Amino acid sequence: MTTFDVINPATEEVVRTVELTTAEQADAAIARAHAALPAWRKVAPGDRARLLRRFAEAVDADIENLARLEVTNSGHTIGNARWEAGNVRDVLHYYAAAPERLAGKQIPVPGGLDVTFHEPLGVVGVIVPWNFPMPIAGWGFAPALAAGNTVVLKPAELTPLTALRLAELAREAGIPDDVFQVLPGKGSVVGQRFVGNPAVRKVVFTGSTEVGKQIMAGCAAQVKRVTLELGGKNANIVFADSDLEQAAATAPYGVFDNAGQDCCARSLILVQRTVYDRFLELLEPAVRGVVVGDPGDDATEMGPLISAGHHASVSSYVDEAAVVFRGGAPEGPGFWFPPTVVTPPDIRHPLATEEVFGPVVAVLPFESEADAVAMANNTEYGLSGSIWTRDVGRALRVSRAVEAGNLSVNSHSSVRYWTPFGGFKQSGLGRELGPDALEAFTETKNVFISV
Ligand code: TAP
Repeated sequence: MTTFDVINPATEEVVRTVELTTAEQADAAIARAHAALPAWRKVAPGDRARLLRRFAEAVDADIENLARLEVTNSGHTIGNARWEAGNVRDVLHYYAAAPERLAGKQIPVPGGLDVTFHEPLGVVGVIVPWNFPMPIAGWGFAPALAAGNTVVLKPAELTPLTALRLAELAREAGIPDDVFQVLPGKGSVVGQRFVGNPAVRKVVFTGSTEVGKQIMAGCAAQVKRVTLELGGKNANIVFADSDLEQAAATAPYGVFDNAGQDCCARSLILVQRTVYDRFLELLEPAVRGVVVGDPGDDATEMGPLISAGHHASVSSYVDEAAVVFRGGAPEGPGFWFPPTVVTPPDIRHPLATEEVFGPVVAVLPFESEADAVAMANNTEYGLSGSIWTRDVGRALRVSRAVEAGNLSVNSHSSVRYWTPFGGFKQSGLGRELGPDALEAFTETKNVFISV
């Protein structure tokens, strides 16, 4: 039996030892999920909806426990972790409305009656990264189950605890065991079985662009459906006509939330040259004021990085000469990294184009609206971004010109479960959340009846 020690990133202590799923066990779980499909499909739409609502209620009753587990396993602040558990509940409630509303169409054709059906795909494999273990799991399993699929879910090796708890809550709510299974294990073992085993009809993958490309290539061999949510290098564009105080006060929360380990982190701040110096003056106290420390404390705003390896990766990006100012962070133990502001020499520098995935933000000046758009688009990613301006026309022009899937004006909000979420370019393929996700978990079938 192979096991994995789950580490608390704030203390470096072992929290729990988890048994890792082998390739054979993964294939057996996939076979059970496949065998469970006919019975799950036969559950009447209203009953499937009620099961999902019961699952949502079980999550709701367990929010504090789930949140504390995430604090210990992932180092998320308790405030964020409560929001994350609440998001799973909300997403389950949202998709619980779907089974009774997945209506097809009746299309006028000559010679008969033509109708469409939204059929489930079959077994769906969901592969989750370590940075948001709960919400990203829910965005996969909730619409997949609602649409009549069965689900096998692999949490990241580093962060399996909340996913394992969610599987218990699903069981308590009455979701049959084989309909939703959580398989902790390695991506190269369990994740690869999701890609390679033909009984899995779709893979939903969130993680790095590098691994996403391998998954897409692997799925291509079987024309397996795939949704990819990958990395991001997201610009926060601040125009001179914006509410500069508000833009500077909120900028740290647009990037340092979850210690910057967020694919939507606004880790490139572009500021119009005429207000650039003033913006940095306002940004400095905001960055120094970020409360970094014990993630279990309600007052804490930023916790540690996930692991020693990731700490080394973030550190490798930061050229000390480019640091203009930074906030504080505890000494070890724990994988602490202070909120850090850098000014790279130009927009081609890796700090301006690559996803650091830590609490490091690059700030650069721009001259005109066209410059700002060109700089924001100077990356292979296209996930998210913010635009700060009081000019509605400019807000719309820039929103349309920036090549990214999720933009916000005078805000850093990227995720609302009612609306589609996903990336342009190498940030991904397909959309999660909102009504769009349901389509991604069904096949459209057309039936013609000659009359
Ligand atoms: P990855 O290394 O890509 O891992 C993501 C998941 O894929 C993990 O569960 C991992 O398992 C598994 N995996 C690794 N290699 C695999 C393979 N060959 N076949 C199948 N599965 C495999 O990313 P990460 O380091 O966990 O997460 C950070 C990255 O995710 C960042 O780039 C970030 O931007 C991106 N991300 C994107 C989004 C969205 S929504 N676009 C959201 C969150 C994160 P192990 O546990 O064994 O590594």
